[in-house]
Amino acid sequence: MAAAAARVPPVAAARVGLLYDERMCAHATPDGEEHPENPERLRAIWRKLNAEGIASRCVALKAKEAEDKYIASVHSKNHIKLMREISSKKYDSSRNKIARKFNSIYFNKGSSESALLAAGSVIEVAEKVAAGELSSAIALVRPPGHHAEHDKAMGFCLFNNVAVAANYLLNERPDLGIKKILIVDWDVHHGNGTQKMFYNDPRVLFFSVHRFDYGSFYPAQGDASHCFIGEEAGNGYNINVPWEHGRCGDADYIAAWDHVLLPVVEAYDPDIILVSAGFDAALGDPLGGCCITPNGYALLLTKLLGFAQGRIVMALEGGYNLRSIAYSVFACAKVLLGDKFTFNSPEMPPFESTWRVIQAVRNELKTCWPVLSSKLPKNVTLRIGPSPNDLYASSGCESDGEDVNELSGAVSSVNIIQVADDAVSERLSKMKLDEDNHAMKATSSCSTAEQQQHPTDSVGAHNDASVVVSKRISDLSVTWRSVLSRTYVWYSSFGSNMWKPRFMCYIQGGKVEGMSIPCCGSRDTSSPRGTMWKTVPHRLLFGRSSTPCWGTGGVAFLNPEINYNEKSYVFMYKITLEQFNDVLFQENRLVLESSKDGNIEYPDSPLIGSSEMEFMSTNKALHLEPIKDSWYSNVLYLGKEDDLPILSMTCPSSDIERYKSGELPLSPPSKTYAATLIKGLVEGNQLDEAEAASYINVAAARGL
Ligand code: X5A
Ligand code: ZN
Repeated sequence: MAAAAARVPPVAAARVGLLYDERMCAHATPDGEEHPENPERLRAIWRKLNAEGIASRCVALKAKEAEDKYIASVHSKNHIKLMREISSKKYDSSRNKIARKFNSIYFNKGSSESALLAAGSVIEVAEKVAAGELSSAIALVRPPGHHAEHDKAMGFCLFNNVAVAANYLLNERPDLGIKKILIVDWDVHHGNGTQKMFYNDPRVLFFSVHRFDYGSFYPAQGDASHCFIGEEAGNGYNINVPWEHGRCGDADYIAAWDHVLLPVVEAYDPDIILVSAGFDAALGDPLGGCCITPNGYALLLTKLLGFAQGRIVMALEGGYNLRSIAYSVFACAKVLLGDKFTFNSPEMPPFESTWRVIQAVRNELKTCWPVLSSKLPKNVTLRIGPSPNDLYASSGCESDGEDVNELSGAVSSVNIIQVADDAVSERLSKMKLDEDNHAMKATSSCSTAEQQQHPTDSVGAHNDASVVVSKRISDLSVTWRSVLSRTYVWYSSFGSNMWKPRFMCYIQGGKVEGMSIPCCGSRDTSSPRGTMWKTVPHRLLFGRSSTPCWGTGGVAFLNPEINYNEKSYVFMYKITLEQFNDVLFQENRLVLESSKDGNIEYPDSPLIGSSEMEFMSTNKALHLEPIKDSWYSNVLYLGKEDDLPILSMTCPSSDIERYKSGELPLSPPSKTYAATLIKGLVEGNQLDEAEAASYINVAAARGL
């Protein structure tokens, strides 16, 4: 059924290029240390393709070094020079040290050549496919490319191979008539480098589906969120599908294809498709924790073959389980060669979170791509999300000890399950209400602030044909919430929360200007009972170097230590202790996808309960042991206001020591983050614009 739904691929006489070159195995760790991105990856794939008689059915291609002038369309002169020379004698003594300056990078004597060959190989095959010499092609290259940015190597990537090839076609070969390129990045990681490269460019439609895990999955930059849709002329030409967790498999990816990618591609009508083909979302991958089967990849690819006249170039990116990648590439090669596939019914429907993500992506892009504004089709079978325990534990699914035959025989989940989209955007609650019988609000997703009131009598009204998306509180938390909802405190904010609309995201959910990622909000969404400004004798500082929500730049902390020479502004909100805990959860990323129904789930117990309050009134601060490694794990007790305790949340004193020693970076705030603080101070009538800016600049510039 699904095969019939896919467009008919060109079957006859497919000329499929297959590029393999042992020279790209030269890049390896300098002293033979184990590393997932190792030369055996290419060899494992190559062996499999030969053993299965695939290689002989393809057009064999050899690697070619990319010329600097082509790489220069993507990378800085400096970066090209460094990558070219890093393997030379000159760097023998400094090579490892330079590698350490990058994130997740190693170099050896073979790195330069491999990197040049990888980029050149993708150019080579892309040119041949664009020219019609080949119908499609697979470039087995390494090092991979999609994390590499203009001026830096990162995430095992030295040059951005796919971006270089795309620019080559667009800028160097007008004769080939390639005016619109679709890049599909199905590597489990976000293709940050590629996104940046074409962010303003409508000639390249960049689509990346990746684990996001609320901003914590590598590369853990907020720009992997679905809110990043491109800018200027490129507005709408950047599409991110950010999974909330691992374990996504065939059904989830197929759903993203059917309900996001394919409708847009149909409208875009690309001239060629470049696939950033990482196989680290494959079943069994040690890094990805997702579950795409070889058949799943085959179907994803089959569905793409219906576009761009089947002109598809696959370039290897990640993928770290040798068997998984070998079987997956094998399946893809068969598709390109036109071999028949039978796609079986799914074992598993998509996760509920998958529909939530897909709906959020569609909403974000619907003005650019009207085809996404229609309602998703009705009816559903749904799959529950992983439990919070699983989310905390290792990211793998059934990974290790996977049987080879199981991989090859695995069926894909292609009975396309459809979903009631009102169900995604509305809410039929089966939430438990607490004993106060609060009418609780439910959100369609984290990404929207629009909320709907549900009267208590809707409890139990649950319809199987709907996706249940809500904030869920567990039975366990009913009691503490009920108790703490009667206690008021002053939450005293000194960072972006000084701007009330931003703080309200922590209460009501959603996001405001400047934020990349929406908040889930608190269980109790009532507005603060009061607000007031104050100054406190604590040093304001800007630490850490980037956040998922605000991007590059530091965020505000208060030095927990009292210093009467300091005067920092705080804006205080009178909220319940229950709400304070929910804000604390969100600041420390403890709000999770639920085990049972894909809902938003809060921790079962408060971080600050009555005994903690008591402790703090004597000790003035409490470093929260259960979340000691989180950024805002330290709750300060700053005194009282109209007899209610004033609480704030900041870093532990031990972090201050690490900032002093340089172990943690002090770093000025990003423009948008600073602008938010300034708005807070200005709209709160504390300072004028210039004074506010200088207050922040001074705090950011002073050493500790
Ligand atoms: C290409 C690729 C992953 C980097 C992970 C670093 N890179 N922890 O899959
Ligand atoms: Zn990857």
